[in-house]
Amino acid sequence: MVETSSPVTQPHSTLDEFLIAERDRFRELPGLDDVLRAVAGAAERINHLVRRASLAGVLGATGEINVQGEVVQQLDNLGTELFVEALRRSGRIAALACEELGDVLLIEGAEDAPFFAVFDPIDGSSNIDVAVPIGSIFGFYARSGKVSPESLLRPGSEQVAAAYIVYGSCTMLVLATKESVDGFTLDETIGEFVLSHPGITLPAGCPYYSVNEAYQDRWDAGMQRAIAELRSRCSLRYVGSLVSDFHRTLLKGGIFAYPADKKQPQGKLRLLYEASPLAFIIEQAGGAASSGRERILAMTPDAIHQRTPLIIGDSEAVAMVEQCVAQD
Ligand code: P6P
Repeated sequence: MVETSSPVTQPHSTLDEFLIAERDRFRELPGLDDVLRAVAGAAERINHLVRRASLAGVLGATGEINVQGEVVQQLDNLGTELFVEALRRSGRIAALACEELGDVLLIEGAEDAPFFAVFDPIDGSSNIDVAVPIGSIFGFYARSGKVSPESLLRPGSEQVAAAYIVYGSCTMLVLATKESVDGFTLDETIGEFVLSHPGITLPAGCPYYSVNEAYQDRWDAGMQRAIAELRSRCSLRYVGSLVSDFHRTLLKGGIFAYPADKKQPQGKLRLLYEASPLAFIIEQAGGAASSGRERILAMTPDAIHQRTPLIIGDSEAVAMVEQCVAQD
């Protein structure tokens, strides 16, 4: 008689088994499961590269400057290539916007595919050379009408799903749909993401605040008051890698802020493929995300690389920041 409760015979569900078991939630979004499988497959390849970066000779910069005016790391290019190819091969993506690509990429022959993808393939790649966690961030929209570059300029509230991968002490994929937020840990012994954090909700309270305090003098007076309030009652944690700081906030509670400042009046982070996907995830988990003046998910980008200030995490803390900013 085979035991059915032992971890051997009843291991965690793999992502694939989860997608099959949760087929009802994808019934209205046929093909999204294929997109998620494609992203997970590319993430496993990127994880392999990240773990061996210095040995595989993929550390360091390429010498190129991207559309953002940032130095391109080798992993940026590899991540872009792997994710673009995986999304193309899924056959479910009509167009995509990517931090490393200047314009929207319309997928040839897939004009009628059901979804759009917006993503930052490797966020924080400058950290890879010093073994600091990095991440990939995705937002997914249902295609409506004839696809064009303007089709992707949608408010984050219209996303049907969002996800990120964090390549840290473990590699995790966190997936949010309108039903739940679920975390999958890469089990490298079987090469599968397995369900390790079912039904993630943002813990109450605000143990941590996460901001680059070096910019304090560059913030408006209202933001300085808000951060001073957080400083008085929270511990500071700042990795300097967005997905890592967000992942800690999601699992442990707290608030992350990348405010606008005198040098970066629109903030640094991008609305479409960084703030909006993370805002979708945090709101599904019970938190909030704001530019400081408006809800991130209500903001429609004017351009795919538009930047925004980002205040995200515990709803009460986010509201306090908004109140301070409003008093400016
Ligand atoms: P700063 C990494 O370069 C990044 O884009 C995010 O991952 C991170 O949150 C932010 O920049 C850190 O920026 O100005 O604090 O170094």
